[in-house]
Amino acid sequence: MENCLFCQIVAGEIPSQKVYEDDFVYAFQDIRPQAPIHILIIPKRHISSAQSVTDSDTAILGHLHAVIPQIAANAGIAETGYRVVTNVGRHGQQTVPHLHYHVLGGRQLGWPPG
Ligand code: D5M
Repeated sequence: MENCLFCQIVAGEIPSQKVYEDDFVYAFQDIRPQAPIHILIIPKRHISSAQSVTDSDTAILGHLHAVIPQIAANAGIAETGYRVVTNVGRHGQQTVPHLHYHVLGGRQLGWPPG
């Protein structure tokens, strides 16, 4: 999608620190890490947010979930654990309108989030 930051990252038009890529999914280092490990995992196809997900997205999002263990293992956080979270809309503090899953780890995380 034109003018979408994460679509531009997928297209290679904006640089990123890639940690994983396949035909459907792209993962890269968050530019403002909130934990020692902070990776963003996104579907390559533009989906605005979790609120925009439809049945036509189930295969790609199922696949996205299936690659998280490999990404976490490569990042060294599979054993200690981590958090997967997606922010939605204004109250969720979503700032980039392309569905993305934060993978946070490498330290003890607090709960509940603010
Ligand atoms: O999360 C959006 C996240 O995207 C936030 O943690 C910063 C990150 N971000 C923004 N621009 C970039 C670039 N160019 N590279 C890597 N990471 C980036 P949200 O849940 O929407 O608040």
